Amino acid sequence: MSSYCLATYRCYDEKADFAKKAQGIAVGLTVGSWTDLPEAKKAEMEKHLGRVVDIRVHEPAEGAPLSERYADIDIAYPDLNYSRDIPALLVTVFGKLSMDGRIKLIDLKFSGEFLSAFPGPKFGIRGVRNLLGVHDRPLLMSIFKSVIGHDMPALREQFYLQALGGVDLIKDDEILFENPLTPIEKRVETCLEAAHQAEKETGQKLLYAVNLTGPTFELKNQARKAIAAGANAFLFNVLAYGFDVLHELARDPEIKVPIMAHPAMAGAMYPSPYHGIAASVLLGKLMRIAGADIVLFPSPYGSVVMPREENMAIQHALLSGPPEYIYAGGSGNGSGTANPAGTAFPQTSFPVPSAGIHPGLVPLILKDFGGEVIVNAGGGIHGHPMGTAAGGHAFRQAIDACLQGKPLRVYAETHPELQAAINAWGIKE
Ligand code: 1AE
Repeated sequence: MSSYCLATYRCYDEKADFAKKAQGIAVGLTVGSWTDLPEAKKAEMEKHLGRVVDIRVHEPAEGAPLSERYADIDIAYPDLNYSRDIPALLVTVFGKLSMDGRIKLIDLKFSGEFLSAFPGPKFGIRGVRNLLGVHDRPLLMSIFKSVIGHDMPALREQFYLQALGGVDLIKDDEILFENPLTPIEKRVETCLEAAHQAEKETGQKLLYAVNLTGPTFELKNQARKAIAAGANAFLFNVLAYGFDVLHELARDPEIKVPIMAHPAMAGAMYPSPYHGIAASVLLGKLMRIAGADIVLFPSPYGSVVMPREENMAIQHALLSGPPEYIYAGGSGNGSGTANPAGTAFPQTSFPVPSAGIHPGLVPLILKDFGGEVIVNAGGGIHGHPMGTAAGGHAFRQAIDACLQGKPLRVYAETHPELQAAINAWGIKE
């Protein structure tokens, strides 16, 4: 028998017979109809039939509205039904179904066979750290801000000041697209030249994630041009293009730089408890298997807020091992873990909780994410009262304080940049 991928849905319904509902999904999304088929046809179609694996019904607590009645339903889909790409799997497990009442895709597990088509991140956490030569602390990233309409000298100045602040990575703003004032090759050349100038003062290497934009079929050309100009990382608005585009870029041997996934558009897909795709699947599992080396998402601490459990679930998806990913059900090759790249399993992706981050939030970030995290800020760096470079220093000082087990307030007594940041934004511990 073939191997299977497993989809888990949370389905809300006041009075449904969930067993019947689950069976309807399993059949409807695979062979279409079952009971009406003649016996000979049934035998032929059996191998394509989805299977209900488990149903966990949650009746509302006493006094709670009936509308809160739901079931978590696991359905296994035969690999035989879809090609080895994310669009085919997503359309199978949550295509039409995503529009059919209060139902959310809350987890996906893949067969070893399906996963074998996904080499995953080329660099991952280890590779990004190797490029930077930093292995003993969380990384720090700064975001270009207010750069639309600016010319190259203005961009260079902003880049240089960010680099002087001791950041490890600088990313384009996701809304900076191809434009005549600062086209991608020029941005790369100019900004990396500024990075080298700053490196002479800071002694620090730096990755610049330039925004890879434009029509889908032009992206590889754009990427090649940027790499020829020296690009050492890309930012990519994955959800606007689709996971398969990320997958294509990540598996292209010529694109030999890390890819950073921006979560733009994700808010249209994950926040509702009743609809869409759980953040851990959307910004966790699918980003990782599609090949994102670094993944941004809203944090529980800053200006665009995501609940902490969802943040932790994304982190888990980006860092966890085969048991979280591989469904070994069925009697086929469900437990295989090899993939064609020769890696045992897709590398981990760097988690980047983002939006509205300032130095006073660093203790919380490190408490939740530990050392394998990129602390990322735009406004929290450029808005520093002593300027952009001081903004970077304040973050580095906050990270150092945490690594030394010192309270920020105490560390700030001898570190004026951190003190100024705390005066401006406070501390959350
Ligand atoms: C969740 C994405 C955050 C992001 O891309 C961004 O630009 C944040 O900027 P700040 O740190 O909120 O200014």
